[in-house]
Amino acid sequence: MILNPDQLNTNKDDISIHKDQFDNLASSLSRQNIQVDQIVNKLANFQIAIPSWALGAGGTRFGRFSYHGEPSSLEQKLEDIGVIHSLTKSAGAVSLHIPWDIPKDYNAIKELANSLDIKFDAVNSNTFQDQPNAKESYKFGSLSNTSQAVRDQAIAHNKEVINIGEKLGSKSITVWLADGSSFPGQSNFQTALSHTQNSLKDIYKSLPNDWKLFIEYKPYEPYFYSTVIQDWGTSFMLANECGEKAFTLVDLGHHLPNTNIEQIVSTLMLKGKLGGFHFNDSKYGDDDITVGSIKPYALFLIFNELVYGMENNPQNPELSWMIDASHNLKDPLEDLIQSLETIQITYAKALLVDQTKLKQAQENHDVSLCQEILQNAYLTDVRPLVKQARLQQQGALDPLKAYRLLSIREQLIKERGKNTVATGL
Ligand code: PSV
Ligand code: MN
Ligand code: MN
Repeated sequence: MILNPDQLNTNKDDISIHKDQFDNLASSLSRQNIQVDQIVNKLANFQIAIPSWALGAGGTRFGRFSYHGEPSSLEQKLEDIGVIHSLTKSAGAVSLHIPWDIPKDYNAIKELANSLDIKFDAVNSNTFQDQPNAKESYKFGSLSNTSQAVRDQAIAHNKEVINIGEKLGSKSITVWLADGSSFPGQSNFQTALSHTQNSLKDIYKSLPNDWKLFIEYKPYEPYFYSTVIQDWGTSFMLANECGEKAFTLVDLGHHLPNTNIEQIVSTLMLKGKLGGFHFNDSKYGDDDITVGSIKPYALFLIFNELVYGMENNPQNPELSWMIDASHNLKDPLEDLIQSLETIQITYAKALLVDQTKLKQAQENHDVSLCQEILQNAYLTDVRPLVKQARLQQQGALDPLKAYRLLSIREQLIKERGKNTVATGL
């Protein structure tokens, strides 16, 4: 299903109330010397990739409850992203997982993506599952495996993913490794890390000049005792040893409870080594639930550092943004719309932080004022700014409401049937 702009006249009912709310907020912000137009433009330009694996129902290890009308081909996945993008105007990219989403006809896929205004962001390799007919097994690791043959197979796969990405116009590859151990003594930490470093260096050699390599870290899961790339420091070290095109990728769900993620972001940007960012939220583990549904203030503090870094750290490249989510209960498209909305809202709040005033207060050691400046920005209802950014681009004022009014899921079920299953996590 491909939405055409005429179908978006759901804005009519809400436009006059939006105009009042936007004018009120804009005049109050202008009185505080905030450049409202600049903020609205930044929001309009902020694009977040949707992963090809997040468009169907995920599941837990206890079960998977299918969501009807799921996309069963890469074309249908792109169409789903096209729907979200035409409503939100902030999902103009897709991140593919290989081999789940290998295009059959590259030109046709590129044309479809182009017609939907979707770019190809980072491609993701998969060395955490054994593919049918694979010679070697990843049961005991991939890039870190003690067996040279397994490592070679995993390296070759990553190189193949780069080739596929090149044909599509991607400019980066994300490596997330499941490698680790479940029991003390099972693995020699130093050997596993050295193998991983050498394997990554080998992959890096095949990286085109204008590409980036993103290295994710995660302290646990699927192994229970250790993971080879357990934290940002390990990823940072590996990226440094690979070279200047290698970067750390921060996924919000990949930290132990109470980790100060905003400080990690800040350190990496200072060193010019933050390359990618995966949004999600969690209460207990790598839950991959709706962005901002559990810890919205923590997300704001992280965004505050991202905004500071984007304004003050020219040594850090432009980031690749992606929602790394999974859906067990909600309609995946509704959930992604909610996540996009929260990301835009939180970005807008961070853009309101008066950095000059904050710096002064920090220098005066005025702790209360520092906190007040952050709270003032956080507590401002910025939704009219986000809506204005969408309106400027002919998006929906209220994407979720429009999605429901247009009966999109019902139409998808009519088109695709009830029992389709999307590939993914
Ligand atoms: C597994 O934890 C994971 O969620 C990582 O965050 C990756 O980015 C994603 O799967 C896809 O490989
Ligand atoms: Mn991730
Ligand atoms: Mn994850």
